[in-house]
Amino acid sequence: MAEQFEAPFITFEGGEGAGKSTQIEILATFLREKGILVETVREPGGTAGAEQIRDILLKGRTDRWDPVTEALLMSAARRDLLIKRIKPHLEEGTWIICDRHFDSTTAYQGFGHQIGYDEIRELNHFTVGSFQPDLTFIIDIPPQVGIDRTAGRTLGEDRFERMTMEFHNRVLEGYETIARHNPDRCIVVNGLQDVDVLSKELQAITLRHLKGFFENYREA
Ligand code: T5A
Repeated sequence: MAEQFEAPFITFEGGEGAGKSTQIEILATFLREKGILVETVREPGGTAGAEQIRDILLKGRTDRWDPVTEALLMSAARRDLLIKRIKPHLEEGTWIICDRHFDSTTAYQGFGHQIGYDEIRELNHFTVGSFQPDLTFIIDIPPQVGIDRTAGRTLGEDRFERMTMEFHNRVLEGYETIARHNPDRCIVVNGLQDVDVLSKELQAITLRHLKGFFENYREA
């Protein structure tokens, strides 16, 4: 049984440059215009400690970390964000939209680095217990299209973008598996659509899928 809060936890997933940050901002604005309190966070990151972990994960040589170490660092950052920001906000009734969560560890470390689905599922359970998203959007996009979209960034946080195309194709396969195993919470959408068309689709799905949360919010 998943841990339940009065406010929902929404996650966005997908390969590099799928359009998650763009869509998160639009969805957060849409919800705020309805009077809902919304916080947006990203992984890895979102707390002082998790941002430090982000820095060492996203910069440097592609082989800087062995896959298991990388999975543990992602999980350490996740745990810090969950305990210090996500759960306290949900307990207060603030909705959270998170740019990546444990499905990213399954897709990137489990499939991309081939640690394995079951192994990462155990790690994710150790990290967050029975906590899980109420709604997960998986933005589907061919890996090369997404990588091309992120070209020219200057932050130096491109360690994953520089991994091989085989790696990124396995990540995509990982997301297909995650969607198949979690049909109750995962919805796959086409990331090649125009930004505005996609944002309207995400709003409609959110209204439908989280209907109960909207009703609770109006009554509170
Ligand atoms: N990671 C993370 C793991 O390996 N394991 C884990 O457990 C976790 C949590 C994070 C990296 O860490 C890895 C995965 C990642 O490689 P990041 O820099 O935060 O690094 O990378 P991303 O999460 O991939 O974020 P990006 O900013 O690169 O991609 P987004 O947020 O999906 O895309 P966005 O919205 O910034 O858009 C990219 C560009 O495309 C345009 C935007 O304007 C922007 O220029 N765009 C569109 N163009 C055309 N059509 C559309 N529909 C568009 N939508 C956006």
